Amino acid sequence: MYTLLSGLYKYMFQKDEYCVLILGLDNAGKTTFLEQTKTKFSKNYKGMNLSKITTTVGLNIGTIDVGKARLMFWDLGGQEELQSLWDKYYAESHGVIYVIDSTDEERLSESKEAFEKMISSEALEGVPLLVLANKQDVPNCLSVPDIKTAFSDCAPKIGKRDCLVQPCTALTGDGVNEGIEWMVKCVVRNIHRPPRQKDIT
Ligand code: G3D
Repeated sequence: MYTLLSGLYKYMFQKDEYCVLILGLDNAGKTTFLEQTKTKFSKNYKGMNLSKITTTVGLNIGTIDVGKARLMFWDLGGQEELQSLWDKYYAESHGVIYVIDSTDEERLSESKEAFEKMISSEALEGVPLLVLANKQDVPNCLSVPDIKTAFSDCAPKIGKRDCLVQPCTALTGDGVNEGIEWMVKCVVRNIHRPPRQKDIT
């Protein structure tokens, strides 16, 4: 009876856990996006004042529950010297959110370089990739088609993994729900896929 009840309890309440990295250059809006996500998806979370957030040095973490999925976010610092730490987290991650500052045309090629290096990692093969074209509230910012064009030669490296480029304003929350819901759908689907041939030893 106990086994039956505990099995039922687990079925009803236990969450499947997924680790999602939030990457991108410093100042792209990663921490603002994480705070906005926690505010939108956690009932009792009293968010920080988003306009007071300063750039990430080190690591911010956060957890949200969406249905039976628990997403654990690691928001990693984007400064050049911190980018070398990103790959230490790849093997553990089920999804990647890459944030681009759509107002910073000058650093777009730098962002693309970091992006390309990241997607070249074998440890991220098949891991869903949500690219956020952030700060869409700013007039004359780069649009999603502009960013897709600038990143178009990354397409072969992205390959067949799930990838969505989502317009977003982390500051107001526009595009946040759409991005998170897409990510949840992808990580849940991925975990139920049979393992890749090369993962079978
Ligand atoms: P990071 O964690 O990627 O380093 P932050 O970036 O979240 O610290 O954000 C860097 C700056 O961009 C912050 O401004 C923040 O308010 C701003 N920002 C983040 N998202 C948006 C957005 O959607 N729209 C606009 N207009 N600004 C955004 P400050 O002035 O504090 O540096």
